[in-house]
Amino acid sequence: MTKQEISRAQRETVNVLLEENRVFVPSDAFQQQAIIHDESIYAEAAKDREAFWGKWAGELDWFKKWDKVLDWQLPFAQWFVGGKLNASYNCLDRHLKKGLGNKTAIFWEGEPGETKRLTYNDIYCAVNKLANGLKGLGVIKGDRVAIYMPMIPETIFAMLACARIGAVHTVVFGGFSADSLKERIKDAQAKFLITADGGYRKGKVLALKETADQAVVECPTIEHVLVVRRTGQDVLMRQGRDLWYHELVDKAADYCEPEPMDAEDMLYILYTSGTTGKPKGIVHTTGGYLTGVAATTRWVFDIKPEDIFWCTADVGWVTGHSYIVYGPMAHAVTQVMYEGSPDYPQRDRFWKIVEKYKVTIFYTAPTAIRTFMRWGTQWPQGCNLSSLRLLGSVGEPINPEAWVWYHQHIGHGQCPIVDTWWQTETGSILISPIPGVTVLKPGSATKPLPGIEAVVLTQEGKIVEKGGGYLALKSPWPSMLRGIYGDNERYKKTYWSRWPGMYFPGDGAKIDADGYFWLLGRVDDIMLVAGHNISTMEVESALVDHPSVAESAVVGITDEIKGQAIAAFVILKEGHKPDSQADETLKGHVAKKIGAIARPQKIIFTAELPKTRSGKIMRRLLRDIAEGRALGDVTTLADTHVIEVLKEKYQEEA
Ligand code: 7RM
Repeated sequence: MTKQEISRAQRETVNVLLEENRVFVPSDAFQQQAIIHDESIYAEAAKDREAFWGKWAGELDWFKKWDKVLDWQLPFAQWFVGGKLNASYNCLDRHLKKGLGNKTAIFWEGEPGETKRLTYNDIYCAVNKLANGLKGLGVIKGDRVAIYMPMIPETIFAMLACARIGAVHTVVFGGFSADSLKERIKDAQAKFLITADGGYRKGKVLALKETADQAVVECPTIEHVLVVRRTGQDVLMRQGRDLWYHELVDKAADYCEPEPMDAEDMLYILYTSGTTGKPKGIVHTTGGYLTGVAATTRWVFDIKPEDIFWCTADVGWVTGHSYIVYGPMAHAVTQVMYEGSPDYPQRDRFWKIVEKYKVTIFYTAPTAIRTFMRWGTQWPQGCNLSSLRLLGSVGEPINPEAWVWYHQHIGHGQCPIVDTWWQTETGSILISPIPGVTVLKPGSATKPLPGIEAVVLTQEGKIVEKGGGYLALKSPWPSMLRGIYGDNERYKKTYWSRWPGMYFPGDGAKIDADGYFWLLGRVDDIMLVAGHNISTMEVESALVDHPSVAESAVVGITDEIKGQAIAAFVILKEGHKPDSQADETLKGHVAKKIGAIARPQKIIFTAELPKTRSGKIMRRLLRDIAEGRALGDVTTLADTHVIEVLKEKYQEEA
């Protein structure tokens, strides 16, 4: 469905449409100002995909132009073969050359409340000095450097300094345990670690250096640990191995020549935990990755020079890599970076920040949106959010209920919402609206972006025109992963073995009559109840559609008769009682919304859900609880206490 197919009359009743038919048409005002305001971009890409990507790659600064856009030896792609460029040069030097050195790059705010404004000049200086410092310590092109840091500007300096000298960064989220850090350092054989004394989160001080020390004792490859002073807490500095960041950069020279990198030289490794086995080191290279993130930053976020962009993800996740560091910085964007949690000191911290910096584009995760819904509208209502013009969502399917709440209470009924589907592996957004073009449907990530060939397949690999199945990608794209670090077999097996020539991301999806994609979550999470496929996400969405429900997580549990039965963990909104009446009401509500087949057998009321540190529900753990099994690996869990409470609760009710 395109905007043109929606009549003028309909366009004037957007709010009615939103409720009844669940579509949202971009306003004329938004469309007129949008960078991409015309759907011809899709046809242009489809006509000659390689030429199209070549054109977008041309928006970057290359030291040497590529000889060939794509060399595709399934499943190994090389993009912009023979081209040379540097990511740090593209995010910094080229802006200074255009006179943008004094433009604000980052408004940084620490959790305790201190602030910093950094210009592109400031970041350029910091990155050059650090790059020289690292070189002086013996870091050379191709070396892996682990980064284990809080959300402070030095984390970005560290990434860009690595990129400048051709070292490969591997950022490990600052909330990970010593074991997780150790495992990743070992797999990457990192020679250096950059960390901080500590960081702030929920009013507490994290002991980052202490945790890093525990990890590093068992990592013989690490030669030096560089420590940023953030909190000023006492830390042990091991003589010969550990160095203070500020001492190193103070002594370093001001300019470091950017290393001319081959388009296919590694830019970074980022580990994803997945549900089984050891974490996979996802490899991204330079030219294709930068092309993908830079292009999608413009298409999807419509970012212009005067925008204030805020992506709330941690830099330690791919969302932070692509849409805090490389995408926005390649376009000299002004952005907000916030160190801490959304409820410190109060539940309106995010909205206070939006108001203070006049944020225009805001990008967050459904899990956060549902939390804000639970906290109540008084928090955003107390702040002036009128600067916002575009909202984004990433990380999970966003249920229509949360979409509509986000639209009304954060976007004051005016802002388009871009629901962006992608993965660590895809590098950049692949399925998403283009806000000046696409008619939105709450709950749908809408359509594959230009140059992306996504399809929904049956188990046998047949294309589904309308209905449910498996999401797959038919052709390579520039920012795709180039492999799993050190494990080509696992790369082939995980992503390319299900159907010949097709990339399998592991997600289920439905496609509707308009060709819109509705993501259904990981296929491992799809239940088989009495011979019917039911996605956990559909049942969750039906539950949160009920006015008493704030959040839910659904799992399939073994059932002798039906194969699987449905167990639903439910968080009620404040002021609702978890009693047997609520239990019956909710079961009935799901049966009414989806059908009797989807009626949960069991509802477990809870105050929290186990989530990964990036906010995804860990259904594997819930299945373990619901089936009374010993718990699996919980190292990626954000708060281990949640599990204990849930286990007790379930045993009580069982
Ligand atoms: C960016 C990121 C990837 C997985 C992916 C999906 C899920 C992400 C959406 C989504 C539905 C979305 N990278 N996912 N975005 N599902 N709609 N808009 O999250 O590697 O950490 O996770 O996240 O299952 O495969 S990730």
